Amino acid sequence: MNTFLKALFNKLARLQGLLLCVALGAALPAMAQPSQKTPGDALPTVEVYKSAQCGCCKAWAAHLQENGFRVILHDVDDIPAARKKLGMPSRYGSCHVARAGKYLVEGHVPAADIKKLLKQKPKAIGLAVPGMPLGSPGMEMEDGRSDPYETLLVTPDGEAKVFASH
Ligand SMILES: [Cu+2]
Repeated sequence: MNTFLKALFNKLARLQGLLLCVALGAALPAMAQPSQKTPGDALPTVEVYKSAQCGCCKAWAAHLQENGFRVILHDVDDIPAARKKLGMPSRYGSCHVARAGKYLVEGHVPAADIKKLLKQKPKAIGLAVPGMPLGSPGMEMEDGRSDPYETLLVTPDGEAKVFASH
């Protein structure tokens, strides 16, 4: 091999190495992302207790999944009993009750509110959207109808204050 070809060959080899580095550099941050997350950033799995026939409960669970939560669905026959067992006061009742980490979530609570709760970590039983307000996540109407509603923060004494207005 003459010196010119040798130099060209070396140049190509370096270039190839460089390209590989660039490719790895691009791939690595994406691959490393999960481990870069601190445990505090990880969303808890949400366990949803609902009746087998409840369609809006499933739609709410899908809304959570779309927003990054892992969801486990439990079909139960007696929602009031499940609510009582978990510790959510019955007066905030809706169609389903869920556990998200150390908090309870009753009804069609927006995923963003749950994330806010998990970030703020207040001393509380959890969040509740009593009833089933039209237009809340999982209660979307075909005609786009939406009623105003509030997400309540249920405090340890069983009282509640407004956590978010929608
Ligand atoms: Cu519902």
